[in-house]
Amino acid sequence: THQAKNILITGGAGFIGCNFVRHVLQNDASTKIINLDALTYAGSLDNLSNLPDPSRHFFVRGDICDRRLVDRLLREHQIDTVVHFAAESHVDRSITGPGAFVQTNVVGTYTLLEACRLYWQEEMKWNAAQCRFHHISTDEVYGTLSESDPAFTENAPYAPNSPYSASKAASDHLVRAYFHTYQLPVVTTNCSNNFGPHQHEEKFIPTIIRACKDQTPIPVYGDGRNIRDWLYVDDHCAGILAVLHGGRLGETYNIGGNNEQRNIDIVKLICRLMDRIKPDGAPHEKLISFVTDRPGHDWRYAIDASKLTKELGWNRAERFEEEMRSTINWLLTAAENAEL
Ligand code: NAD
Ligand code: TDX
Repeated sequence: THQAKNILITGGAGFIGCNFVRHVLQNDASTKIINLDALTYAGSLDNLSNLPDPSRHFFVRGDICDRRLVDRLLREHQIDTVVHFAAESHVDRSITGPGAFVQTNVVGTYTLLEACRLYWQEEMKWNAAQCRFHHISTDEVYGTLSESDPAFTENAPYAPNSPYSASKAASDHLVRAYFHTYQLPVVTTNCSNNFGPHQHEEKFIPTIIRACKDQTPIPVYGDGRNIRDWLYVDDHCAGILAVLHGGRLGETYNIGGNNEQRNIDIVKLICRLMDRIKPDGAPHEKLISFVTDRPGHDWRYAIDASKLTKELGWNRAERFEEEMRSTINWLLTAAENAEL
């Protein structure tokens, strides 16, 4: 098994990254974290307040495409492990402005891989148990499913449909190539849709909760029948840590919620929970507003995570409604604090 000493987490001021920083501080007693994040519109230091054991966490503001900076951080902190979250992550933005996605997701991943290859190979004379590059990816690289298709396994062919998923697919391929060509010790995880504390307000679930809070229309793309597989961010973090410790090099592992939901049913669930919090006034479902569909909108994602379960014993906690309630509570509290 792999035990990280000095870990470089990229994108650790974003949604999943900041949850993973907490997860490592809580679960890996001796690991030191260097958190490299450019603080784009999507990242915030607020996401890193009140960390458990903050003395093991060092934040560096910078770009993963900055090779000199990455080289310096690897050497200065003797990084043996990289967990790479940093990315442009929002599908809608990739449709209006794909350039940043190619830059960060493709060139940025290449920059990290190349820096690790040279540093680990030349200076650490890598051995697989000592070094690890863990690449965080998405189920969207596999494309879209119809209602009757089986869920994506790790063997599903790549068929990305948006500039976002195409840029993530390109980065996955580079990671794969660095394993086969240079034997860089890599693992990749492909996860389904996450939700939970610290998610950026542009994403679907925060958008619904905000609209309910502000009594503004809830924008539902198309007919609302598209399906996503939702996983609570803590369960994703536990899956990443399991693969980081015990995953086989060069392998990819799917992480998923086994929790397929139509978008409209997510909206109805949140409306029902909001009705309970604010019982006065009209039911929140009255706010539902069907709007123009996303161009190229993938119909359905579903993830088969049985490889991870079989090999490493990972399972998600099956508490969807409870997780949704704590997500709502977190967002409402964060909004209240912002107004103070
Ligand atoms: P996010 O947009 O919330 O956070 C991304 C972070 O990366 C931000 O803090 C941002 O400042 C930083 N960043 C962006 N460009 C950078 C650059 N050039 N250099 C350094 N830092 C940069 O994203 P997220 O939802 O937390 O996703 C994290 C990772 O997980 C991504 O790789 C994404 O593709 C993947 N993923 C996300 C989901 C999901 O549902 N959110 C699901 C599966 C996989
Ligand atoms: O306002 C909205 N209305 C709406 O109907 C928004 C923002 C979204 N949607 C729909 C589109 C999708 O079918 O909701 C679904 C979820 O949308 P997003 O939250 O934008 O997520 P998605 O496009 O599925 O991608 C997410 O999961 C995979 C993350 O943003 C990616 O980073 C991750 O890789």
